[in-house]
Amino acid sequence: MDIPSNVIEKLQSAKKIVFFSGAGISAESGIPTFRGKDGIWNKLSPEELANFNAFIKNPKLVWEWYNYRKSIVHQAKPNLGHLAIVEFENIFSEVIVITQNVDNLHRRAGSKKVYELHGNIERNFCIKCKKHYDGDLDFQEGVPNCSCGGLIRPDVVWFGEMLPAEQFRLSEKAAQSCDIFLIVGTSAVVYPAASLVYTAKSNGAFLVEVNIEETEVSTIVDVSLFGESGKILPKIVEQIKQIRINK
Ligand code: BJW
Ligand code: ZN
Repeated sequence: MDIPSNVIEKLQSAKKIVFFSGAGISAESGIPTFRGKDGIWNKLSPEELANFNAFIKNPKLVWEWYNYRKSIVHQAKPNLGHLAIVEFENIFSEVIVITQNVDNLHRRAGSKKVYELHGNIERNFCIKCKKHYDGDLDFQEGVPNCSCGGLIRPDVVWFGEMLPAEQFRLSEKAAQSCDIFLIVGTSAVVYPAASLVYTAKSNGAFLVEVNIEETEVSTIVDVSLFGESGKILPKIVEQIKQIRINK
């Protein structure tokens, strides 16, 4: 697939570029998405797992799910999509990554400015005193407890919970002030994260979507690039580099 010329033209004059990523960008690293035909939540109900009441009711079950996902994340490596974003950072003066993912793969790829809207699966905290436990937890005697007696939970954002305020504030600021907003591998159905797409649009950004299928925001973006992000993003980088060489 050739990248449409208007995308390349916009990129050539862009000063500030924002990537808004979701589970699809990590799919080629072997991490299942939430929704769609291969989504993990086709097999496990989100209501049972990704909310605080479910955790209180059955912390063992919720921890089993997170430990299973942690093991996948630990084995996974950043893919060509994550790495292409790092290349963007080497070419353009200001690149920001806003991610809904908890897998840390953007940072592991080398991205410098990453805002995590839904937390990070590598971190944990006590539900009672909020103390952080970021190393490996011991599950030998069941679900781990804090020294204060409170349950330790993963530091991720569940349904009905607020997003980390500062990360969301910075993300809104980035969406308001960027020239190009690239929406990569997200179904854009989960709020308030998805509202950033509309924020970017109403502030005049050029919207480019990269996804294997149509999404909630396909009708409002300027360009939809259908295909795997691990193929499309490196192609954009390649074309930009080619133009710079020929200049
Ligand atoms: C590829 C690809 C490839 C595949 N290349 N593409 C009704 C209306 C509006 C809002 C609400 C509502 N009812 C409730 C709400 C609020 C709720 C919400 O949005 N619900 C909607 C589902 C309706 N939101 C919340 O509760 C949020 N908090 C909140 O609102 O606080 C205020 C409040 C406080 C108190 C009371 C009430 C409100 C919090 C949301 C937290 C979301 N958390 C999760 C879990 C995180 C932890 C964990 O990982 O376990 O975050 S849910 C899950 O969805 C996860 C993701 O970050 C998030 C988004 O999913 P994402 O990334 O888009 O993945 P998928 O699977 O959906 O899509 C993958 C895409 O990739 C697909 O499009 C594929 O095609 C594509 N793809 N391979 C490119 N190779
Ligand atoms: Zn505690």
